[in-house]
Amino acid sequence: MSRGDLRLFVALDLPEPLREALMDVQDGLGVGREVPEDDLHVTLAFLDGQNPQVVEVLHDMLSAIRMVPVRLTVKGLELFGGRRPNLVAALVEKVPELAALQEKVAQAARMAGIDLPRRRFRPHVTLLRFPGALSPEGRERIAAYMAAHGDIALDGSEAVTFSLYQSHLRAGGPVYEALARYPLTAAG
Ligand code: 2AM
Repeated sequence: MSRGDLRLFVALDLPEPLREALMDVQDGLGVGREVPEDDLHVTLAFLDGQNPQVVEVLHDMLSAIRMVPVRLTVKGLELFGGRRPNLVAALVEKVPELAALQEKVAQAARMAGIDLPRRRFRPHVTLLRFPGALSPEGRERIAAYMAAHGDIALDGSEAVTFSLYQSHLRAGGPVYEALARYPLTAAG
């Protein structure tokens, strides 16, 4: 990423009831750096550092997307990062509407000239991050919580918007700025 580049990503915005339920999970885990309630999201495309000139074209492409709202259902929690866990995420069911939206967003990014690597889409909401190594007590606490609630199921409400975000990296954690928001409207 060169100087002047913007760190961008496109994400699905979470409906209020789901955000609240996920905040309860964060409270229960009680370890690491919590993602603030307003920042909870499902990443659809991580675009990394982009020249600011790309933003306008990308915005036009994203504005042209016509897709239906996405029902968000959480099925389980997962510790990401293998032997060095770096975050806890809630896994989101990959329903056809969500898979289709993710493909459209990736296509829009490529049409805007962004070289987006092809990666399997595993929809999730990051709840907590562990910027440093986890303490043994932290590990134990997470293990106990996962044993009791790792199979959590939250039957969701509908996501009705997705957004283009700029991520500002700060010492206390990233700060997300919504550059534009796009509606998902019912068909017909
Ligand atoms: P996450 O979805 O697993 O939390 C903004 O930084 C968003 O883009 C975050 O939600 C983050 O992951 C995702 N992200 C950050 N760096 C990434 C990378 N190198 N590859 C893929 N996604 C990334």
